[in-house]
Amino acid sequence: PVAERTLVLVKPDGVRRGLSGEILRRVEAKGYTLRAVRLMDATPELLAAHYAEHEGKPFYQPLVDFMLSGPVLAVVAEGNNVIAGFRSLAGATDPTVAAPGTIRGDLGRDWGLKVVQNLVHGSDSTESAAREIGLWFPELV
Ligand code: YYY
Ligand code: MG
Repeated sequence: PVAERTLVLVKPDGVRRGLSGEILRRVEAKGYTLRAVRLMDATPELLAAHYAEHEGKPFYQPLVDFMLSGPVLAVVAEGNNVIAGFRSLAGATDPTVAAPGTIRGDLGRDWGLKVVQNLVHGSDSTESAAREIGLWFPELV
């Protein structure tokens, strides 16, 4: 077994809607360990680095503006295969098609906006996880 770490973000819609506890509850109930948790305001610079892969896409600026619309709960979760495991807990990007039982499927909505407000972010690979943890929790690296 290889214990991994992933970066989870409860996005501003999740914090605003009072779902931070419910989301952390699901992560812990699955058996993952919370290694770091911090409520913080993102900055344009941090988000430009975090979402660099999406620069130039039509949803990029709405995404950055949304992520600046309120505090974000940044979390480092640890456990065997937590990177894939949290993506599985989160569900598909689009809340309309995310399976019931997942965070996005149970709690996410289609608000009809230019950006999908889908409550959470989770790193998608070991490389992304290392990079993103370094961005959001520089003191842990
Ligand atoms: O990893 P994940 O969050 O599921 O999706 P990404 O493809 O990395 O996109 C990041 C973020 O951008 C997504 O969570 C919502 C938003 N977004 C969007 O608003 N519209 C799209 N067509 C694709 C992504
Ligand atoms: Mg992604």
